[in-house]
Amino acid sequence: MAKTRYPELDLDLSFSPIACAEPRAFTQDQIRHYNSQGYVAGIPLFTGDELAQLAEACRTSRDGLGDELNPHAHIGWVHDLARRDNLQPYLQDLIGPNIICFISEYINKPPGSEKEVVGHQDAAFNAMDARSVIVWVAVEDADTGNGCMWFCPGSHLGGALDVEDPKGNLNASAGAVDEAGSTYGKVPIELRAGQAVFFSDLMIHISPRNTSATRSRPAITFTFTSAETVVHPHPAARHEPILCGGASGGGHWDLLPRPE
Ligand SMILES: O=C(O)CCC(=O)C(=O)O
Repeated sequence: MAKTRYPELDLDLSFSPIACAEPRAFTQDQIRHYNSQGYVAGIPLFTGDELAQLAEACRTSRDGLGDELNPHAHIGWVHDLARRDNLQPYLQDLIGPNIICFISEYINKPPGSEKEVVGHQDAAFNAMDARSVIVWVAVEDADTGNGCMWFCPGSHLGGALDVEDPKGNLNASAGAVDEAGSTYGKVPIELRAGQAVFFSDLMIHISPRNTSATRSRPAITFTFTSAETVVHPHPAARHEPILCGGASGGGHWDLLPRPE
């Protein structure tokens, strides 16, 4: 069975623990939590006026913010979010100085929407070793009442699950997700508006329906890796890389400019 969209590539799909002697933003306890549980939640990235502007921009964006993948490569202000100053030190702690963002997505679940994402690992989408960190930002409060994500803590250490169909559906089978739930448990990742969760691309996560009658559950998510990560050219890959910090490293990435 395939574990990614790229069964023909020989990828290292094991978790590589973070070692950061002098973290700039996370505490050592948080880095230990990232290594053992696969995530750190509740990091405040937007507050006050900046949060209000983000929420307003997401609500009213007329330049294509919707279900399209990779708004960071096509919309200037989303590009700028991926390169935001207060995000850099957190990413440096987990990734090192040379930082690439290669996938982003705006995901809204309005009240009553049917939208749900069954269990999966984001590493299945990436034509590279499992060395990526996802930053998922709650644009409004996200909790069990409006369809917050659920994680299986520690599941990043169990390696990659088989995907349903490498040419289409990259979700893990329902049986494998149930088994992960029994092995690792399942916790809701509740966040206040403006907070982020940083998580490993091997984290098994689930996003159930929004059952609220009144509250949306908007979020914006970015996937980062080090410029030193070797990305394999592949026609099925949907990476659109930009440099967010440092230098472009080994030249593995065909970097895109800031969109107008
Ligand atoms: O935001 C969501 O509801 C799902 C996000 C997700 O599954 C992902 O980013 O891989």
